[in-house]
Amino acid sequence: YIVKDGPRTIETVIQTVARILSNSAFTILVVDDARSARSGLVEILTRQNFRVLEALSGKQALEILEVEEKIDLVVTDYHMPDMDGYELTRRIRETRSSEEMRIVGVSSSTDRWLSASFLKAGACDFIYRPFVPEELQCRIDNNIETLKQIQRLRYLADRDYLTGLANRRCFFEKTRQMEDARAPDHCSSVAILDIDHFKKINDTYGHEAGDRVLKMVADTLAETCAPAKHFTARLGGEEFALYLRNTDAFQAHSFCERIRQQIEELVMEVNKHEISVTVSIGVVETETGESFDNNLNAADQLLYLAKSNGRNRVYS
Ligand code: GH3
Ligand code: MG
Ligand code: MG
Ligand code: MG
Repeated sequence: YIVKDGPRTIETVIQTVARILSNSAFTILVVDDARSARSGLVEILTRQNFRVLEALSGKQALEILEVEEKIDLVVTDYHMPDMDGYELTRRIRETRSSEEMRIVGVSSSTDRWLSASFLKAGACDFIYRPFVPEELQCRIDNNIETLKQIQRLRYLADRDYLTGLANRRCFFEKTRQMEDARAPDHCSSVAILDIDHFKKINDTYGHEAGDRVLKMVADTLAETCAPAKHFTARLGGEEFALYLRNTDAFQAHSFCERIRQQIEELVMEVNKHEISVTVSIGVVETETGESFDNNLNAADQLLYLAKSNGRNRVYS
């Protein structure tokens, strides 16, 4: 299998960023006890292509927020019988920050202090009724734009720019979370992979060819690791890591052995030369009760052994 063109991973990054930027990816919850006011808001927001949900009270809004994970913005009325919009805002902010959820208050009250109260309780914006639809649209757009920027920055902060894989920081953050969440009767494994004699590729064919080899190896890892189950990252240089969920030592070894073979079979054309690389891999089943760093160190020591015993092999 000959890789001639650029990698797939960078395209995936661009597609993901584009998806983050589209309105239909955002869900807005409209909370208002008055039916006509509520449907007016829903109509405007639906026209902007958002996914819109409705709640008839603050209590119902909190129930929906419990079960619906992905709500990005709440538009709430102030005067409602069981719980007012101010109290709803306060309650939402106990668990969700403005970085993950925006809140916009709306009211036909003539109390000029209401806007400040809402903002102090954690709302991001407030609109007095009556308003022209464009004002609501602009304010919603501004809030969604802020969320898009946060999501885009967060996504890019987690990425390795060259390969499109997760970066070192993201790997440690995510794997620690996954290890913390792991039930004691479930196993997991961790592997470190290092390209053999990679310096020689750079020295012989140039740094750009080296970069393409890194992308090719990254693509192979991304294709092999089912995203819902396994997790892969570039730790730095020509070193990669794999976190394998529900995978014991035996399964992890054969998984890594398959990756080793796949990479060995890759051929990349550079200036009429055909380049191939091999990798060495150290892999361990994570030990419950042991820190993740220690588990990773154990994999690193096995990698070192794989290198000193001839490279192009998996040690477990
Ligand atoms: P070993 O088999 O023992 O791992 O030998 P090696 O040559 O692969 O390892 P070494 O650590 O000596 O060299 C790694 C090289 O990787 C050195 C460095 O210039 C190169 N490198 C690190 N990051 C990048 C990168 O982003 N692009 C390219 N092209 N080269 C990189
Ligand atoms: Mg009302
Ligand atoms: Mg190396
Ligand atoms: Mg190395």
